[in-house]
Order: sequence, then C-alpha cells, then structure tokens
Amino acid sequence: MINMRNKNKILSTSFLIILGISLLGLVYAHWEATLYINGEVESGEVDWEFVPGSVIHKDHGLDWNATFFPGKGSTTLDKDVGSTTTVLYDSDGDGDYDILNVTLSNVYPWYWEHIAFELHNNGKVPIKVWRVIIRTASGNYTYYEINESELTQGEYLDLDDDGTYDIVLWWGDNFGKQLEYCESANISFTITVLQGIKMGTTYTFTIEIVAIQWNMYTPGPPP
Ligand SMILES: [Ca+2]
Ligand SMILES: [Ca+2]
Ligand SMILES: [Ca+2]
Ligand SMILES: [Ca+2]
Repeated sequence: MINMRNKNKILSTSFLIILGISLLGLVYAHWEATLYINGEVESGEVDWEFVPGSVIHKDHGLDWNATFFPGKGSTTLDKDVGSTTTVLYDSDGDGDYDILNVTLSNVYPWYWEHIAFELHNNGKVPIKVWRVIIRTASGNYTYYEINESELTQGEYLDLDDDGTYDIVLWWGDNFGKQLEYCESANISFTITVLQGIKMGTTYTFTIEIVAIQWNMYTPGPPP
C-alpha cells in the first residue's frame, strides 16, 4: 500500500524527472539547431583530401592470392609476378590530393591486393563519406559507383572495356562516418583479379571519394 504522503513524493519525483528530460530535450534541440545553422552558413567550405604518404598496399614482392572467396582472406605465394603501384593526384590544383590512381601490372587470376589510405577533413564543417567513384583509365573511362547500400557485395569492374570483368573490388566500411574538422579516417579496399584478365597487361583505374556536409547524408543510392 502506498500512503498519501509517499504518493505525493512519488508524484513530485516523477514531475522532476519529466521536467529534467524536457530540459535535456530543449538543450539538445538547441545544440542541433546551432550545429545545423553553422553547417548551413559554412556549407561552401566542405573539403577533404587523401593524406599524402598514407596510401599503403600489401604486394611489395611476393604476390598475395585470394583463396576460395573473393575478398575473404588470402595467403602469400612464393612467386613475384604481379605488382601494384599507387599514385595520388591533385586534379583541381587546390593543393590537396583528390584522386588515387591504382595500377596493376602483369597480374593473373586470383592475384589479391589490399589498399588502405587516410582521408582527412580539410574543410570547415563536419563531413560524412558518401560514395566512391571508380573510373577506368581505358578509352571509355567507364564510371562505377559504390555507396553504403552496396557494401554487402563486391563491385565488378571491366577495366579495359572489353565486356569481361577483370577485377572485383570489395570496399571496407566507413560510409556515413562523420569526420569533424581536421579529423581523419582509415579506409581500405581489396582487389581480387578475375579469370577474364589478360595476362602480361597493365590495368589502371582511379578512385575518388565523395563526402558531403554531415547533415545532408543519406545512406541510400545518391540522387
Ligand atoms: Ca580539395
Ligand atoms: Ca608482386
Ligand atoms: Ca585537389
Ligand atoms: Ca575486361
């Protein structure tokens, strides 16, 4: 049995808790509004870059080989036939690197590579990693796109535009990850060479990351 006195006590405690939650809500709403306004005001300063010197990959000698499932685990072999090189470019001349160029030389079916880099927010507002654009460097510059909704499957790429897929690229996570001003994120992807590759050939493609102001992010396919 709850007597009247205790009941009043319970009621007043509940009231205080509800008041507290409401105040928290108000503070939170205000904080959100402030961030949003700042984001809007400074929306012209959304920028990001590949961190110079941050690009790393596995094959610096003996080749790696995908076993059984593309992108899932690998073992090293005792031969050095294929090789990978990466170069960063500043395509718009604003002083930061925005394109990662990947070249695969003399690779063969099930050759495997893992490439990682750091992405840095060098703009003024928080950003989120939105999508990845891959372009083949052959005549057609075929355009592929990966976003958060496609993370569960590999992206098959026809690097020489001959109608046969040459590699499958598995992108690591970090879509939708928020980067505050000056923050960086590690991002990586794997490459598995497919049966359709032509032996003794060099294949090149480019990777561009597209980030977006934090409050404009949608996980689905970009419009
Ligand atoms: Ca830039
Ligand atoms: Ca090698
Ligand atoms: Ca640039
Ligand atoms: Ca091909």
